[in-house]
Amino acid sequence: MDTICAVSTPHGMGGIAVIRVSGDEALDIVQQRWQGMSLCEMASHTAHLGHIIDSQGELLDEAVLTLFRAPNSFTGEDVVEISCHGSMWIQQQIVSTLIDAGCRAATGGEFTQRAFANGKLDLSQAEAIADVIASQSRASHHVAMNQMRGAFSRQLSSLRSQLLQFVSLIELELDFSEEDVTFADRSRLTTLATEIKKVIDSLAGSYQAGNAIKNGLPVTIVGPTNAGKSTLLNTLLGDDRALVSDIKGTTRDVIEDTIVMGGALIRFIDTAGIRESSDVIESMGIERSFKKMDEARIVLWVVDATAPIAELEDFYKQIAEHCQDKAVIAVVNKIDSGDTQAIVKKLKGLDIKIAEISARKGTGVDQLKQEIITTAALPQVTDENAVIVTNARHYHALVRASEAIDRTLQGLATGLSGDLVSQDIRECMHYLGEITGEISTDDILGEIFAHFCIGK
Ligand SMILES: Nc1nc2c(ncn2[C@@H]2O[C@H](COP(=O)(O)OP(=O)(O)OP(=O)(O)O)[C@@H](O)[C@H]2O)c(=O)[nH]1
Ligand SMILES: [Mg+2]
Repeated sequence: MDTICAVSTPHGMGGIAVIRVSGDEALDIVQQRWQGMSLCEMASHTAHLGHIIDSQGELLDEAVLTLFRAPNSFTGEDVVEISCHGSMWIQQQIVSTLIDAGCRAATGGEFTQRAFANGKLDLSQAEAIADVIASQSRASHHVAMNQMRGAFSRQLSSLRSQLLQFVSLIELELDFSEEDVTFADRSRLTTLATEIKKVIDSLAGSYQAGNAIKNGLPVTIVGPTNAGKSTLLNTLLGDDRALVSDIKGTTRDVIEDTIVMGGALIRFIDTAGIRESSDVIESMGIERSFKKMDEARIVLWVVDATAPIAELEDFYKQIAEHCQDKAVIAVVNKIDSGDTQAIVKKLKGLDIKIAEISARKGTGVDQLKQEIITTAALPQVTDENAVIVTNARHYHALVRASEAIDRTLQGLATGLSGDLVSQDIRECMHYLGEITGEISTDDILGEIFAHFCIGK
């Protein structure tokens, strides 16, 4: 393996920057540009102050070297980290002088890819590193951290080893096919497969929540024009994100942004007001409102307390049609200038949660936020061992694994021959192995690591 180097801190100027060098020649190459204690005398995991020079012997910077000897490093190879001053010029000069001395510039994610290749972490852990770096809330940080530390991998490897035992017994029978023996007690196998299916399904089932934790739980704000949806979005975000006016049909396209509430990331989506419209553009916007309503986990139906009550029930029919599997909160807005009593009474008859607010003045908005957090009911991720799937690739592999275990169960129930049952079990193992990278192709690896930045 050639020796690679890259700046691992963000692009730009900072107090310090870290340049990472990894590979068989890391010590030799850095030594050529180093004035200070000889690298071969340094113990692993120690830091040393010295000078970095260029090929002409000119001083580039005073820097600290940290040495990690193979295999006890992030990549599993010899690694030298150079902490230099954060000037862009210094960073570039050091990288270029290292390349001059025999390094190659690392490609995106190459350090992590080497760590994976050297068995320092599996694929799902490598992906979790990207998630840890990108995490925006306590919950997403916690889930990613758990995955990086291997909670998900351990669960998958336990499933795989149970399946392996299972399949070995069945395949043993095949070796003795002449003698018509059964080593594998079918009813025990059925119990085991049922257990395994339960675990796989519960992992797959955690994806909806996991996705919400990672990308923000979608909360769509809908209602008739001028109800105050955009005003509410701005108040919730604490930012003038959307245009507000007393002209009906101000918002024509979807506007969304995320904030962290109660430790979770919430994605608020403001939509075009729903009304009969002959305007083509506005109608397209309204179509999107319905689409976003379908995608939401929680729908905030904004009701204008100053508008005629007669329209309420008709509007609710449209909401109900699109929101069968989601939570709806009726948000009665403009309580500062309208009478809400009759409206609230009417809404109570519809059996939905009700919040009374003034989006403009902020009255009742804290209670509404609380209601959203409670309604979201995101799983408590403070549990050290909670495994929540947040990655679409993992989710799809789990769904396939579940289908394969379903076929296994059917096969067992119908007395299918051992070789066919074992094929389904092997397929299930294959999909689980895809998640951790035990089964992988260069295409999959390339696709995954291409999303990493250089230096990771
Ligand atoms: N009195 C009062 N007026 C409000 C309140 N919230 C919004 N408004 C006013 O209602 C009008 C419409 O507000 P918007 O937020 O643009 O309403 P919208 O629902 O986004 O409207 P469209 O985008 O046209 O569908 C504006 O004049 C707001 O100032 C409130 O709590 N009280
Ligand atoms: Mg609006």
